[in-house]
Amino acid sequence: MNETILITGANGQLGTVLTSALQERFGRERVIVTDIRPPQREFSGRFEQLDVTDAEGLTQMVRENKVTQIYHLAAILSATGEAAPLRTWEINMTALLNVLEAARLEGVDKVFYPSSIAVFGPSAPAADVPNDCHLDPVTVYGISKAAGENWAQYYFNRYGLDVRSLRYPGVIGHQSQPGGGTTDYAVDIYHAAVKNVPFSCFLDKDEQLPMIFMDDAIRATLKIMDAPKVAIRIRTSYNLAGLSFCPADVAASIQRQAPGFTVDYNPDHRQAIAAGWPDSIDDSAARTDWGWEPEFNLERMTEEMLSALKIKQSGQIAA
Ligand code: AKB
Repeated sequence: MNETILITGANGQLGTVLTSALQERFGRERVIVTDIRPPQREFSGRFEQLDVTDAEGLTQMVRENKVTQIYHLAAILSATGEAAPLRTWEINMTALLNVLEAARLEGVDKVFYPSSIAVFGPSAPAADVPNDCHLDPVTVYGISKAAGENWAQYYFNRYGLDVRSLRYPGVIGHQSQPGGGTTDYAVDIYHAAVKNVPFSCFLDKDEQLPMIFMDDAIRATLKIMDAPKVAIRIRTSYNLAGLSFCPADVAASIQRQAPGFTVDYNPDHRQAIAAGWPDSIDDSAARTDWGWEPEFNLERMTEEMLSALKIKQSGQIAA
C-alpha cells in the first residue's frame, strides 16, 4: 500500500531531520510537511503551512490527502513552556487532541507521538528509571506530555487507533538547531567549539541528563513505527536511552579533540528543570519489544558533531 505521511512541527530540531528521513523512505511526493511557519531554509518537497490547533484545517488536510500516518511533533518545550504555562498546556493539548481526533475520524493507520524524559519528576530514581515509573512531572511541558501519553493509550484502547510513542531524552544533532529546551546546551556547546569561542553553559557542570544522538533518535522513530502492531505492548510511551552525560563530560570530550576550548558554568532557571529530571533511564522494554539498540557513545557523537559542523562552517555541504 502507498503510504501518505503528514508531519507536524516539521521545522523544529527533530522535525527537520525526520522530514528528510521520511522523504527518503516514502518519496518526496508522499510526505506532507507542515509547520505553523514557512521553512527557514531551502526546502524541497510538499510544504503546507498548518496551525495544528486548527482542528478543521488539520482534518481537511488529512481527509483530502488520504493520510495514512501522522508524525505529530509540534509542541512547546520545557524551558519556553515555563514562561507561559497555561498557553503551553492549551497549545500542546489542543494540538494532540486534534491530531488524535483527525486520525480517528479519517481512519489514519498509525500516529507517532513524541513524549519526553520531562514526564519524570521527584518520584523517579536518579538512575535507570524504569518504564513504568510513577510520573510526577515538574514542568507544564512534562505535564502535557504525561497527559498526552495517557490520551494516546486511551485512543488505542477505546478506538483501536495505533498510536506509538517514545520518551525522547535530549536530542543532539548538527543538522538543525533546538529551541526552547533544557537540553539545548548540548547542541550549542558544539557550535561554540567549532567557532572556537568560549562557551557559557546554563546548567551546572555535573548536571547529568539522558541524551541521544540525532541519528539514533531518527532510527528509533522509524523502527518503532515499522514494528508489527503486536510488538508494541506499551501504549503510553517507551523510554528511549542513548547515552547519559553532564556538561563537564561533553566539554572534556570536545577538549580531547579541540584542546583550547573553554567552558564556564552560569546556571540559570533551566538548571532547576534539569535537576528535576533523571540522570539516566532504562530502555529495556524498547529493546525487548521492538529491538531498540543505540549506536552512538559520547566520543563517537563528538567526532561526528565536530566534523559535520566544521564542514558546514567551511561552506561545504554537510551530510
Ligand atoms: C527539552 O529539553 O525540553 C527537550 C526534552 C528533553 O524533551 N529536549
